[in-house]
Amino acid sequence: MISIKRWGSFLLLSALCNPGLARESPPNVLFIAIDDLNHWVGHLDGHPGTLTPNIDRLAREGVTFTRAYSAAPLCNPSRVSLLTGVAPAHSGVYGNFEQLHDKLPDAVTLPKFFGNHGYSVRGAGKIFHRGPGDEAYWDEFFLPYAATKPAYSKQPSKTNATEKGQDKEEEDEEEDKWAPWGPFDADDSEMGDGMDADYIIEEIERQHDKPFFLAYGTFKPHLDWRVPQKYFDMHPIKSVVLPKVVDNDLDDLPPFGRRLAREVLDVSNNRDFSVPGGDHANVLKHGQWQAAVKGYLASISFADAQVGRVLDALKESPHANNTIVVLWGDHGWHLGQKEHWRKHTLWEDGLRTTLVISAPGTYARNARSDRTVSLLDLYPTLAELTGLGLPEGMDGQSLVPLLIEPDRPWARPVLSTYGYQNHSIRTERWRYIRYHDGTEELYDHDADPNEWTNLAAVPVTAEHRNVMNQLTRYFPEVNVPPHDYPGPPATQAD
Ligand SMILES: [Ca+2]
Repeated sequence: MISIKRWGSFLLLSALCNPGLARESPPNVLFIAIDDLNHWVGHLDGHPGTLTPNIDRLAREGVTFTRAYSAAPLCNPSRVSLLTGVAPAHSGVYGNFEQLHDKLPDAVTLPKFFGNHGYSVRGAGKIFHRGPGDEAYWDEFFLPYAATKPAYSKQPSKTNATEKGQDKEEEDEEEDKWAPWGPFDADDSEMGDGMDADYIIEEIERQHDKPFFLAYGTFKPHLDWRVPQKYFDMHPIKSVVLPKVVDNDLDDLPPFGRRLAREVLDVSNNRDFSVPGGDHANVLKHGQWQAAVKGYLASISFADAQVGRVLDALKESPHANNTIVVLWGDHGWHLGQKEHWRKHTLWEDGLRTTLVISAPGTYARNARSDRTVSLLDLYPTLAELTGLGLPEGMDGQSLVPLLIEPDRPWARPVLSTYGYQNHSIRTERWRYIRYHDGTEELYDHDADPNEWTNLAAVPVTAEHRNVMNQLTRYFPEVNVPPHDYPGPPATQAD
């Protein structure tokens, strides 16, 4: 954690060389959140066949971060930490069931921060875990489906569904199949994300007498992966490549690590959200791995297309040259790596995501930064870019120096947390995980980018022991217990 004291001198120094602070009128902010988007975007070569021309276009207009990680591998703790600047260990928001107003009642959330500084603050889609969060944060939050069944989860009439004429056994087989993916008979404008994009576009196009903070959050590529047919057509099944995996990858994990791999655990209440038998076993049993990857790629392409419509509107508007655009995924996503699906883990696949920042002025363009950065850094970054000053208590650090010089040294590892006292530290070379029971994992990304070999499994070399000892200093000194803490999750006999 960087101290507030260090912040003061840091901001003073950066003010001297920050082109954003000299602006007369504060820049607008277009804040784009993509739910469940890992690093599978085209410009990061995230996965073969990924098609994200619009996110890639935004990356050419700014800086993209190749080592961007969430503070937590789940929607609510990731978003609460990003939107308050407070790390999960300091708020006690670890899972999807803790409430922001319980844990951080005095927090100045990012929309509130901009509202306090005279911005028009509007949003649509998934920004907080439950859309608008507390509506008091917003001048207006667009909820096209508030009173009805959410349009984004509208079910297709026949997708992965039972075909007529199948016998009973086949129907049972289909019912048993965990396969929430497939083409959806709808236009973009009928999808919730499309309606939300339309609202954001109208907001961009209208006359503004104040600077705006405009937040657009897509629900895709969150499950289910049902998007219009044309996005499935972009990803022929024959071209779908599976993620790289290795047999027996779980053998060198401590018991709690194995449990995170095989279950889908919300640490707020120890609930397991995986399908009976385990997601991965189910996918393999039904031969659905390639179809699932195709569904994820299609859903990413759908979300990318909606982002493209919003970016087009901005480009054609009078605000094009005075608007900061940030785009972030809220955590990673496993598609079978470590026999795991979804997020809920402290590995690279559970935490790595997409982060692009494009700011007007003389910041770097079409640039990549390989430094380790956290989504927690977004709040202080936006506060500095807009010149509005920073609230106290931020756990993140402004990335403005990296927007000016993307390759500069940046000796700041990323802390990620999943549940009470389960932490991961990521440096440019290492990932070190320590669970609540003291068990550990260490991965050397120079030699093992897929995190297949746990160097903390016996026998541990003196060198690796030393690396872990050095990295423990980045674990938080304070770990706020969760409300109604049920005790550490029981580890199943393996
Ligand atoms: Ca392994």
